Amino acid sequence: MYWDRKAETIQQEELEELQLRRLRAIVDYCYRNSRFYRSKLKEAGVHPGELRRLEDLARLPFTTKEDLRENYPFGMLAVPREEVVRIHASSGTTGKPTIVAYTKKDISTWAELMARVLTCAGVTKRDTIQLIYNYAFFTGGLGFHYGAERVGAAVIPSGVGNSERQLLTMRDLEVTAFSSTPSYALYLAEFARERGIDVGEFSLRTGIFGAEPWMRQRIEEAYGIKAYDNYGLSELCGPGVAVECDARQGLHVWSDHFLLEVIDPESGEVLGPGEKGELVFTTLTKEAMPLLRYRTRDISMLIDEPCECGRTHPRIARLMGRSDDMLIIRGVNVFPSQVEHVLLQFPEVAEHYQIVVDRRRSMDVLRVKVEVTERIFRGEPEELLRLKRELEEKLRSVLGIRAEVTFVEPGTIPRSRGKAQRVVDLRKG
Ligand code: DLL
Repeated sequence: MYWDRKAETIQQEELEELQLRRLRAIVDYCYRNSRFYRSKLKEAGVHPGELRRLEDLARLPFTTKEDLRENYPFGMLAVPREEVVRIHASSGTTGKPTIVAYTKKDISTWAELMARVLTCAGVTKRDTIQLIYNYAFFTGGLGFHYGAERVGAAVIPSGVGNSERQLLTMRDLEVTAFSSTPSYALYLAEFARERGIDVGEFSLRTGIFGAEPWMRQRIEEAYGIKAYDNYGLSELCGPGVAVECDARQGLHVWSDHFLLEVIDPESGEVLGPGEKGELVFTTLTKEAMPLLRYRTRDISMLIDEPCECGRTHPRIARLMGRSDDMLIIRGVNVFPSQVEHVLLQFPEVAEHYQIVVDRRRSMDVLRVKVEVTERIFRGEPEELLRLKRELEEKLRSVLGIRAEVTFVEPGTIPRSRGKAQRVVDLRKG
C-alpha cells in the first residue's frame, strides 16, 4: 500500500534526473536568497551554475549544527519573515537552542511525507491514531498530527503525561495505532502492567516509533502490535525523513526531497553502500531554511538493493548511534547502541539501563546499571551471579573492554516522557 505510488516507486533514472534538477535549483535558490550560503559558497569557490552531475554535490561545503547555532535565530532564513508560518526549536542541551522555520509550502510537504510514513506503517483512514507526543517545540507531535490528518485517520492529540488517561483513551476509543517516543511506550506498558491492565488486549495493531534508539521486540510484545521505525530530525523538518516499510529491512529515505550522502566523519570523504558512516542530507525542496550537506552526526549505512515493497527510495540501516554519542573509554570507541544490543539478547533484563562512565585512580571505568525482572531480582543469588557473568562476558567480547554490570531494583532507573538519558559520563566534572 502506497500513499503516492508514482513518487514512491519512481524509477532510478527518473529519480536521479529529478534530484539533479532540484539540486541545481536549491543551490541557486540558496545563493540568491541566503546570505549565509552566498558567502559560504563563494568561500568554497563554487558557483551554482557549475553543478552538472549529482556527484558534484561533493564539491559543496558542509553545514553543521554549529552554523545553525551561530546564526541563531534567523540568520539561516532564505525567505522574508512574513513567509514563515511555524517555528519549532530543538531543546538546546548544549547552549543556545536551534530553531527551524517553515513556510506554508514546507508544512504541506512535511504533511505529505508524513502521510507516506504513516501509510508505510499501514495506517489508513479507517484507523484511530493516538499521538502521545509533546505538542510543543518538539516536532514529533505536530509532524505526526498533520500527516495522520492528511491520511484521513481519526487523530487523538493526547500529548504526554497522565498515563492513566492515556490508557483509558487507548482502550475506550478502540485506538488501532499509536506513536510516541519509544521510552514513553515502554513506560506506559510498565505503568499498565503494574495496575493489572493488559495493553495486549486493546484494539492496537500498529505503532510508529523513533526520535531515539529503541528495542523493537519489547514494545511489540507488550502491545501485541507491529512496530515500525521512523527517522527524522528537526533541522530537516522533524519526523518524515525515513521510515521502514512492511519488510522492515532498513528505512526508505524520501530521496525526492532529501538527498542523502554517507561520509567518513573524520575525513569527510563520501562512502559507498554498506559502509558505515555519518548521514549527510541536502534538502531539495525546503523554502524557509534549506540546508546543503547538513551533517547529522547520526551513524548508519546505505543499503543499495531493491526492496520487496516496490519502493525505489534508497534505504538506510536502523541507526547505529551518533558520532557525538561515541564514548572513548580507555582509548576504545564505545557506542551506547552496542551495549543496548547486548542487553536485548537477555530476556531476564528489563528494558531500562544506564551507562555510567567514571574515572577511578585515573583509569576509565565503564559500568552498566541494569534493571532485571522482579523474579530475578528477588530470586536466587546464584542466578544473579550467573547472569552478571554472562552479561559481562558478552559485553567484553562486543565492546573490547571490560564493563562492570550492576543490577538495580525494578523501577529505579529514571523513566522519561520524551527521550531517555542513557549515558552518564562522570569524567567531565
Ligand atoms: O527526534 C524528530 C522525530 C520525532 C523523529 C518523532 C522520529 C519521531 P530531534 O529532536 O531534532 O528530532 O532529534 C533528532 O534524534 O539526529 C537522531 O540522533 C535521533 N533520532 C531520530 N530518529 C531516530 C531513530 C526528532 N529512528 C535526532 N532511531 C536525530 C534512532 C533517532 N535515533
